[in-house]
Amino acid sequence: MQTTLIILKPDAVQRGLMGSIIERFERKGLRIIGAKLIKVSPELAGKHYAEHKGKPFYEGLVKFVTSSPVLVLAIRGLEAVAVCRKLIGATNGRNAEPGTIRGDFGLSGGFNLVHGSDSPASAERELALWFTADELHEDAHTIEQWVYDPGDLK
Ligand code: IDP
Ligand code: MG
Repeated sequence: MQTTLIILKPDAVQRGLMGSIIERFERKGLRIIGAKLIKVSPELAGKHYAEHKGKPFYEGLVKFVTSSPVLVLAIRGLEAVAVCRKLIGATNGRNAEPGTIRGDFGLSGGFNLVHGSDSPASAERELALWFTADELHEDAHTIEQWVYDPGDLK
């Protein structure tokens, strides 16, 4: 089991797409084990996007994610990091496949609705930035037995 960090960015919140996007993850069988709507500080945005510092889009990216509240989610499931990246789709909505979140809801490279951790190591680092341990509810529901093969859960 993995937990990954998903952020519904300001465009998703402002466009009223939170429900539609959350539904994509829930109907897949993934569990939301942490959630909060917050206005992001420039400090936190800088830590979160540290790998992009110096890139041409960095300043605009920090301005964007701090401009209006975001919905931060911790999502758990088998191979949740890779599964969520697939559900999200390619970075630019114009290239993202139909059926993915970005492919279905967006047309932009920057205003692309969702962040998802890109590796288990990134997920661990990012979850620690955005959530405290007591904000994550790993055992809150018991759907796994209906979602995965019994052998997957051993
Ligand atoms: P990802 O979100 O698909 O992992 P990254 O390359 O990690 O994409 O970039 C982080 C975020 O920075 C993107 O989600 C997007 O909001 C923004 N971004 C990336 N590349 C561009 C660009 O070329 N123009 C504008 N914004 C960009
Ligand atoms: Mg990335």
